[in-house]
Amino acid sequence: MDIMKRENLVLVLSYLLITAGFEVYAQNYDYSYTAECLKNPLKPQYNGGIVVNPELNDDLNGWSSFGDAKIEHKVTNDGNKFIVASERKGPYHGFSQNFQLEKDKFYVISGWVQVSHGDAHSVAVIFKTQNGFEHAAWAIAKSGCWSMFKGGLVVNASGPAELYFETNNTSIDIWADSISVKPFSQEEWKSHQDQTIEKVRKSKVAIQVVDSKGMPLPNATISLIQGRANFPFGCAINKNVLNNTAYNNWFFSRFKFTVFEDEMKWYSDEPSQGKEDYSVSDSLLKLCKSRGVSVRGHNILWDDPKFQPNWVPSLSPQQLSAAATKRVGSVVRKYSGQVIHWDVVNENLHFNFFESKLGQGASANFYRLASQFDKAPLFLNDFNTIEEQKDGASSPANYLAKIKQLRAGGYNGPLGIGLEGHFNTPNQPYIRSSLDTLASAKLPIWITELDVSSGPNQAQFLDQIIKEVVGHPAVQGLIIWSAWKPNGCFRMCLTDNNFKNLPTGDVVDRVRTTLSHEGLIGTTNSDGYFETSLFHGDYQAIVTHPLLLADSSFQHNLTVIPTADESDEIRLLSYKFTTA
Ligand SMILES: [Ca+2]
Repeated sequence: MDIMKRENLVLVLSYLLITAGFEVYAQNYDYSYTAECLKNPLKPQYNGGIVVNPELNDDLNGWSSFGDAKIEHKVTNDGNKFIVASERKGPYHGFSQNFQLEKDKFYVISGWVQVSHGDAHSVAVIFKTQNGFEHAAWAIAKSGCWSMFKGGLVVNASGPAELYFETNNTSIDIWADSISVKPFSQEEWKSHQDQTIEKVRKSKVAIQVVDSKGMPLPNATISLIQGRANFPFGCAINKNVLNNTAYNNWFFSRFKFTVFEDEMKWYSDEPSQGKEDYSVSDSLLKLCKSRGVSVRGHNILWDDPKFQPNWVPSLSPQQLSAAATKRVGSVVRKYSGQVIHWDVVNENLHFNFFESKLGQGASANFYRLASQFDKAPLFLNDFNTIEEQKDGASSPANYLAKIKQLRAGGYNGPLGIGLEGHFNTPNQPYIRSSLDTLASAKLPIWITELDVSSGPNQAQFLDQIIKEVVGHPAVQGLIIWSAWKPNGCFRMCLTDNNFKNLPTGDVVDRVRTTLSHEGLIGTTNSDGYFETSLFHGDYQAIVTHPLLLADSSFQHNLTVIPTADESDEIRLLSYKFTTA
């Protein structure tokens, strides 16, 4: 067996990148959302699903009045038919359709609305169920063109439900068309996640081991150790990690991405006016750098009046402008090139502390200012966009409007969508539809502060939410909001005070080990191949063989990158090297 001499052995690693061959048994999911306001609505998604007369081609069949309003069937000059509610006596008065909804089904709701006059009317799409009113989607409707909405619904009991539309201004008429209500089973729903993960986040890889004569080498053992994953999955930390060895070990053995819970906020860095103290955030950043952990910059300013440094609220507008301008320059210059993102004016969909004092252009001005000192993408960051369908303030439609407003205000640099994700009970179709809607902005989307309030289903809900967002093609990163404090975390801890995992920590560890293929070991087959599907990222492949000396192995670094297209073309990349 001369060929097995170490000095003669040649290892060829061949990566065959193959489009995931999936058995498609489930109804495909339509991830599309159209942000443009159109002259005519597009066809309803899923041909309307369970909606009767979704395109209004059959007069008003299936539709009836809701509350006190006049409903009519109308036709445009070019022949499109739609429904109109006028003479509305209150916000919810208009038209509706009845459905029989099933518990455990996931409903995706979409459609198009227009109003008789005005250009920014918030319209809520609501189901009246036996157990109350369930918001399903939000649109910002204008006159002269059709705006799409997309949302989701789950019901906790099977039974009748009535779909209707609500908008506060009763003097406007509501028009609707191309309405779709599409049920999915949970098995179908999960298959969409799995397919997306295979298609977007992973590639099939075939690693072949051959000897120096090019003969396939069966029974070689291949261990794959992930260096850095392409999909960032991290967790918040705080200053306790500086002095607590157990916390330090727990965190740094798990994560490569983080955010500081409070330490980079204005109230931490400038507790009294003019006395800046960055010592704690400096220490945290230095520690993270030394461990190869990337940090989000959170946050420069916060639009919530409750979370200003205590000397700020009493400032005059002129003084506030000077102090905030100094703050932006100070923190962004200080950490320029050292953070991966900046949350610039945190929660400016819900709050307007700076706008109320400095004018409507305040946020855009601070984004422009921050961009002068660092090239890192500047993020919006807010809550309830994916986690609370009742909250219209930060609905996906309003989020898109805020992005337009920042652009119109003159900030044209790199921008990101930060979704905090402070959940109670997740509504998975609403999460996915909201992400679909936001994806139309073609900006990076990160889940920045994911946690679930405590309760019997906390860990299960956390697991569902993580799978939903990792399984969405537009999400580019995920940070869990669970910095440890001895007297309790913000809403959710991952460990007890001895850093033993709680059920939530086990969920996070399962995701982490799945994403990193921790412990993945394969054996080459009779053709010398080991085939697997790997998450995109950097790996070290360690190859050993029974005929090799016990202490010898081959190591090779490989990078699994996303394929440029989704064709069936097989790409073969070969690497050869010999032992020393
Ligand atoms: Ca129509």
